[in-house]
Amino acid sequence: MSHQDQHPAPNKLDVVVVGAGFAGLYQLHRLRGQGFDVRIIEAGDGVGGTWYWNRYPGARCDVRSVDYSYSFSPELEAEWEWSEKYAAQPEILRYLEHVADRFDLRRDIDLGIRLTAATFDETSGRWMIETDQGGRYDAQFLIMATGNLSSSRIPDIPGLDDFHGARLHTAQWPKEGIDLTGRRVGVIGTGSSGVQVIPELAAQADHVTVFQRTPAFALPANNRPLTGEEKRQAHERAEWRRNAARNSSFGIDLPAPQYKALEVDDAERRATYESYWDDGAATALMLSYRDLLYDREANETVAEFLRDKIKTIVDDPETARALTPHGFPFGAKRACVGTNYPAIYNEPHVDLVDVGADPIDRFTATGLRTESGTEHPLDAIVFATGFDAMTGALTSVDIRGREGVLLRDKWSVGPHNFLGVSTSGFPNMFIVTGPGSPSVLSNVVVSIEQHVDWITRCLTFLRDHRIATIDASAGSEADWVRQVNEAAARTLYPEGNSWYLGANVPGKPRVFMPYVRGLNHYSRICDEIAERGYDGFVLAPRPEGAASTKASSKKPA
Ligand code: N01
Repeated sequence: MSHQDQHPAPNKLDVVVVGAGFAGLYQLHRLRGQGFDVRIIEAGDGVGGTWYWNRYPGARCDVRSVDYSYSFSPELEAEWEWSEKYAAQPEILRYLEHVADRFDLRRDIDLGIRLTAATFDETSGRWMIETDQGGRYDAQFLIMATGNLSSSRIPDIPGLDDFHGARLHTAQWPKEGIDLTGRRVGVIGTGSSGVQVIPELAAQADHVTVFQRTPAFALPANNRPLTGEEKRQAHERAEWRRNAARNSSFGIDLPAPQYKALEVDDAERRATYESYWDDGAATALMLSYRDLLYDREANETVAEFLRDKIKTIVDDPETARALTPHGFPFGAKRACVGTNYPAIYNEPHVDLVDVGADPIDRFTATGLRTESGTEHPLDAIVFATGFDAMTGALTSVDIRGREGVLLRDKWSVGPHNFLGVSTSGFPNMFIVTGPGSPSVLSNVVVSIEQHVDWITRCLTFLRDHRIATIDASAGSEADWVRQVNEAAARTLYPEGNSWYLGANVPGKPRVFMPYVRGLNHYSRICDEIAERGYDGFVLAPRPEGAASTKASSKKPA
């Protein structure tokens, strides 16, 4: 083999996009439409991102399917029909596969390839990108469409390697599935994934032991097939609904709340809460009154409503008490939506172990032991323990910006960014729905479309104005971080030990990462910055005679 074969020339492109989920697929489609030469690299063997990996039984969206889907193509909207109110993982994955085929995206996606390093080269103003398969790419722009909940976490519990049983993580569920019939299954974690998977595991397993550290606020999904009339209306009103979503704070066409919870009487409040409970609509419940996310006393009214529900559902008072969340406001940790939860604890073969009171000590060969010395025999353990959220996918690879600075080092004090789409010192790199943007506090598909449209407009501007590099200025970044922090501090969000804050990862800096002032407000800021010629960014022109992007010589499709 020649030296050249061992180090084949890098694939030279205008743009490399990392990730083929909702964000990456749409980004490829938009940039290709503008004539850019783009490739996606994707670690999975298929497209779908989050919906490719999270195949655990019960995985389902809790935003209505007709809203949790792309709005950019009226034709796509017209031809796709959702079967249920909240779509399950297989249906969402089929949808994304359909999108990849319909827009002929697959020919520009390299599957089964994981990004390992990306280095900005000051001289060329381009990114040098390396992967675990040895392939290299050389691109003017790097777009991280890696998702906020993609870097899954298994906590460091002593003895895990001693455990002889099966080990599963909800976000790494085997593609071929796993039959847990007749087995004793343990589940660690009662966030959104735990709440969804536990009743499904109980339907198969001989015995389920749930290890709960913090009880969650959970609503019933009350999922059901969509009626013919609902499907017809979803199509007929699509344009109106989508516009309303884009102009809303959460990316869903909810009516803006008129009143504060403390302004109305108990009966009215209760009726409001009951209607959202019956609808399985956690976000709508959180937004039902103007003060629920701002005033602890107001929040207690909804928290108490949800606590009372547990007592009416769970037969054993001791179990009901252990399942009741206390000490943080409703909404400060993401509200869960599930089916048959917490009713599943009425089943004799489902046990709850309160590891808040009696912490996990270690795994043994045959199960899990808590600090009191109690042994829990298990044949399989399911980690529903979540993610190194928002930053994990970005800091786990070697991304080096100007002067060789590693992103992971820069962000060791918190994810400093400008608009949640860029970070100073990393020119020509964009993050889709990164920390500092509304992202996870919104219907994320709407946020993704907004970011991808903004990035596409930006890259087109740079090409048309012969700009070689764009970089957030240190001053605009500092100002944005201040605004994001100040806005969060006015809410109750920072009062929960949530992954929004990085509190679930030992050693992670505690910074409230999402932008809380709403998607509508945020989109306006982004648009104004673009209209002012990317105010807050430093733009460097291409030297005379320097090679242009391939795109500049192409006609947009
Ligand atoms: O993860 P989580 P997730 N010992 O971080 C516990 C989206 N999503 O995968 O709260 C014992 O929420 C941890 O306990 P504590 C959604 O945005 C959406 O469930 O840290 N327990 C917690 O109970 C969601 O918010 C859907 O005390 C440990 C759990 O593990 C996000 O993904 C479905 C532990 C982790 O909960 C993440 O949800 C699924 C330890 N050492 C996911 N370490 C929808 O329905 C962690 N835990 C749309």
